[in-house]
Amino acid sequence: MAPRKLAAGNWKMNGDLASLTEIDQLCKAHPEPGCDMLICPPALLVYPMVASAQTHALMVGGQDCHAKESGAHTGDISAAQLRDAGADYVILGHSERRADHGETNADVAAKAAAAHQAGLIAIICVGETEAQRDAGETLSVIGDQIAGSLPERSDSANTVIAYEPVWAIGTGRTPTNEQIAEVHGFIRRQLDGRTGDAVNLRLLYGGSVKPVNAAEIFAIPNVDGALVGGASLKAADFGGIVAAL
Ligand code: G2H
Repeated sequence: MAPRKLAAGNWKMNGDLASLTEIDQLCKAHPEPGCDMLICPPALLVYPMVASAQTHALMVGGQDCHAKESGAHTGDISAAQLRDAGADYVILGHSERRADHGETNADVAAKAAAAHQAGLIAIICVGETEAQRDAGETLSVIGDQIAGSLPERSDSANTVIAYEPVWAIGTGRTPTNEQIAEVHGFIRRQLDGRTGDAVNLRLLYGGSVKPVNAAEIFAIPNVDGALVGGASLKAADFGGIVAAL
C-alpha cells in the first residue's frame, strides 16, 4: 500500500507565540487533511503548538536534536525532550545545519539513532550544492549522504528522507520535474537492499515548494510529500500545499 503522504512545514528561525493563530487557521481549514500534516517550529514553540493543536489533525516536530540522551551540552535539546514536549518528528541534517554548524553525515546518523530511540520519526535531509550539480556530482553526493546519514534499523516507520537541492532553498528556483524524478528514483534504489523496509519510506521534495507548484511536484514518481520552508509560515499558503497532496 502506498504510504500516506506528508506535508511538513519547517518554520526555521521564524515565528513566535502570536504565530500560533496561523496554526488555528490551518487546523480549522483542514480538520481532516488527506495527508499527514506536520509543522516543525523553533524548539520554544513545540510545546505551545502541541497544546494549541491537540484537538486537531496536526503533528508537531523539532528542527534538530542532540545525539546524546542528556548531559552537559549547553543550549542543546535531546530527542527525548522533544518527545516529552509532544513532538512526533524531528528534522535532521538540513543543509542550513550542515553549513552553519558543520554537521557531517556521521553526526546526522547519530542524531537520527537518538531520535529513533526516543520514538521520533527522523526527517533526514540530503541535497547537492549548485557547484556539485554543475560538476556532475549530484548522485554521488546524494549517495554518500544516504549511505552515511541513515542509522541502522532505519525503516518506513521511523524515517523520512527529504531531498532538498541547496540551490533551490529559499531562492524561488526549483529543479525540473526530470531532475527531481532522477534524484528520487536514485534514492529509492539506494534504499533497496537495506535491512527492514527502508525501500518503502517516504521521500519528500523540498526547496521553494509553493501552492502554485505543489500539485505538479507531487505528481512526480517517488515524491511522497514536501518539506516546505517559507510557504509554511502562513496558513493559507501551507493549506494550499496540503490540499494539493
Ligand atoms: C528548504 C525549504 C524547507 P524553502 O530549506 O526545508 O525551504 O521552502 O523556503 O525553500
